[in-house]
Amino acid sequence: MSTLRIDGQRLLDRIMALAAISPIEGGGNCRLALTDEDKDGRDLVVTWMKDLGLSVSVDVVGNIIGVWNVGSGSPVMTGSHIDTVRTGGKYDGNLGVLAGLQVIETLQQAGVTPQRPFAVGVFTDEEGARFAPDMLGSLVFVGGLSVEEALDIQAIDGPRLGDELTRIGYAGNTPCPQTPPHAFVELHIEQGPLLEANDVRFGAVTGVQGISWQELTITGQSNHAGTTPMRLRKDPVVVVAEVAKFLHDLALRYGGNQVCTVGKIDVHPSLINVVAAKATMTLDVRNTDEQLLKQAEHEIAHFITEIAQREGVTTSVRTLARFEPVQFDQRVIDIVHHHAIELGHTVQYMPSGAGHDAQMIARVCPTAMIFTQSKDGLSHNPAEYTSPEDLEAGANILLQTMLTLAETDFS
Ligand code: HGY
Ligand code: MN
Ligand code: MN
Repeated sequence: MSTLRIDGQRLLDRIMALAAISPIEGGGNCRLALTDEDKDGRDLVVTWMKDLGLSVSVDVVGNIIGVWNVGSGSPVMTGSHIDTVRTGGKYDGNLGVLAGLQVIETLQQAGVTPQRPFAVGVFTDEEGARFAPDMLGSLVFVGGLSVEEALDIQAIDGPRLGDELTRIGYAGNTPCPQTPPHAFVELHIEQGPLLEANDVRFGAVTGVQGISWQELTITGQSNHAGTTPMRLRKDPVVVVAEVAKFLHDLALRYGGNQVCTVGKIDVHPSLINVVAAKATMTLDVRNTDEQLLKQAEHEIAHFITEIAQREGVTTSVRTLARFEPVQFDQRVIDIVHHHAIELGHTVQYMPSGAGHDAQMIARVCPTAMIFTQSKDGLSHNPAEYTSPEDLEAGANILLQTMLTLAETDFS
């Protein structure tokens, strides 16, 4: 079985066909979770799953699981997500789902039957961009968030998650949490510059860094831009600017893996001649070290209190996501590493800066990830690119890894 290889052109064709749904300028995709575009992408992938003869189920938060029911016991699972951010690329998430289908197609065409079922998951709302938290579907899949709570989450544009699932026809009935797979491995683009900078082709991913998402609401007093003296203002936008700068400087001060991002700012009434009444901003703070992440959160909270007092505004904070760093299973990591070497590629152990569904599935079974290079380290950008050769080679590592996982006893 070690000589088996996937059809790279077939994988690329599927990636391009999915990318043709909700294209945006620059060659990427906008397929926010549970939008009509997401539905169209889901429908296409379900069609491909059925073409492969997989038994397809949809669970109560819309996770789609396609199972090739061969062998016996719990399945070896792969998969990822097909929802994107607004400025998404063709490969983020999509590669992991479509490579999983390609693995199954390759085995079927070769007449090779693994000793365990093979499953491919399409997890709902991995990005968390429309409905926070991110990795929502896989979190519910493993029982990390109740179904009721998930269904009541409100989108940034208003609708309730449960209603959107119903609206697009993906309010399934498979209960969550679902039965854990035997093992899970996710193929994903790195979305960062490390592999390319080190001239290493693949990553055997050791884990995922901690993630802290907060929404800060700052309430000031709307006033006239022309008549209100500076000393009398209660301007929330001043606090937005100071907090954004503080986060940036904190990340530089901490160094290492510390990153901070203010990605979304909304101002009300957002008019040129009105001192704003209210502003909301998102704080995305991450570190591989949980203690440092906690320390950063504490420093930020202290700064917000201070600056709010100085500017005479009030603040409130809503936690949108909080996940501690995750360590994958060394046995699975080493299987990934072994097959990358066996297939003649350079590979390095590395943590993931981005969140992934694998970090949730790791709670219930032995899990790891495979990273391919991202050109110029770009992602969450329409120009996101991974070469067809790397896509194909990454899927071949996935194929061999899944076959080995099927024969590995983790008890
Ligand atoms: O935010 C993340 O890291 C992932 O793209 N959801
Ligand atoms: Mn992703
Ligand atoms: Mn992403």
